[in-house]
Amino acid sequence: MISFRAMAASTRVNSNRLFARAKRILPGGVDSPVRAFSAVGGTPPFIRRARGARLIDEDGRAYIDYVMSWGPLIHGHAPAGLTRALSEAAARGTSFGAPTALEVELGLAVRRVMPSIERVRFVNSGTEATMSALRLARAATGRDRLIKFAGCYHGHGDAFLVQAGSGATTLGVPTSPGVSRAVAADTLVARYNDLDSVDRLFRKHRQRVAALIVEPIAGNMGVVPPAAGFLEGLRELSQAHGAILIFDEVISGFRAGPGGAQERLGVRPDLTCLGKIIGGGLPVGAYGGRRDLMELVAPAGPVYQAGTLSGNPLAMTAGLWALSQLTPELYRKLDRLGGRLAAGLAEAARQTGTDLHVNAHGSVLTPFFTATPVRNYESATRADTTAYAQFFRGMLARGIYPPPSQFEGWFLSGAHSNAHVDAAIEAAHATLRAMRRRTRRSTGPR
Ligand code: KE4
Repeated sequence: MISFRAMAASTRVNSNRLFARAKRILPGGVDSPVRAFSAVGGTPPFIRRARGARLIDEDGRAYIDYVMSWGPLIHGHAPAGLTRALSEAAARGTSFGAPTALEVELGLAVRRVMPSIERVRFVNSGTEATMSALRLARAATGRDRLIKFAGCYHGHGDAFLVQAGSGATTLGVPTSPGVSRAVAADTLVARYNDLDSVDRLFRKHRQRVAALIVEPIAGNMGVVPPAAGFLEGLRELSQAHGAILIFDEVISGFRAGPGGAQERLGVRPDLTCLGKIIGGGLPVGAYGGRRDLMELVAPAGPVYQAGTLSGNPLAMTAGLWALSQLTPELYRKLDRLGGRLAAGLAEAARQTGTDLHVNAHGSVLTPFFTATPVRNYESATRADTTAYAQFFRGMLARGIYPPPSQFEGWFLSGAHSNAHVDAAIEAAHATLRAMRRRTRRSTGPR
């Protein structure tokens, strides 16, 4: 009987050819490491087009998408209203390098749902947002040190590539070569959901900590929600030690609710970093927060930060459209679908005797191949990544496209339906059963 892996390889001729061609110009054949499938094996499907919840690859194979471009596509792929707005905007010009009304309107839209953001600056990625927020916090406090959490990922800025999650963990380089010792020395690492680890760092480094940055709902070690009181504790400790509290809401912003984690969980940061959904699928990042801090940013103040395509009119158009569609009905649907998928994956594991721990928060979740609860980076990295890779390949062969890494979130959108979720659950049952059979064959009769 042909294996799924062999079958998949045989029917992915164009992607195989394109991947070989891509490697002759792009490092690893991709423009972002996790896309290369190095953690799960096989050739990544090269995507030709997408609509709603579905991707179509260059070999004509269709997949139900649970990556959704790593979170931005909360309304699904190519919604008609968005593509219409973008084509009209493009006809008016793609970039001016000058102020536009669009960026003003998007800034005001952000403040309406996240009132902690009294002033905002648009940039082109989450990485730019966190790099700029850290520079601002250091300028405002005159201090150098940063506290982050093991397993959290804040983009590829040097200061953050210390015990970082997401692709850095996936590829086994949580602390990247090329980050200078001097920069790494200013980055202090605490344990997520462990306030004592934060208190110890503040006491040891006293008045030298400029900022504490946290994913209020962690997504880059896989999904790990904050324990009760954790975020409130970070707010108190930052206040007590004169440090700037930065919420990295690149994933949770507009995902956890219209006002992100800070609204849903009721903790007000000093600065917030945004990305993904705020660009509706186009490259947009943003940082913002307290007026007294943001007025330090050039040209209002001395903290320099700039960008050729910041506030790009097409990206602003996409962001305005995406935020205009964030209705209460959408979040009720997303929460329901997320709960359905999480429960379905857990049931499939129970019925097949698979060690699986599903962490979920609304419409983003991670099935961890481990029997123990996942509350932080240590417990997340105890998950069986070989089992996840086998699971991933079986799901992909059955037309489901999960993230190609154990340490990422599965994302739902308004374009997903019960039928899409039930198809993923059915594929999970079949995949876990096949994995079980293979395990029994390889270990033989007891
Ligand atoms: P970007 O520079 O990739 O736009 O954003 C960096 C970033 C910052 N903060 C958080 C919480 C993030 O999750 C990210 C980027 N997320 C990853 C996936 N977890 C992007 C996918 C990739 O690296 O290809």
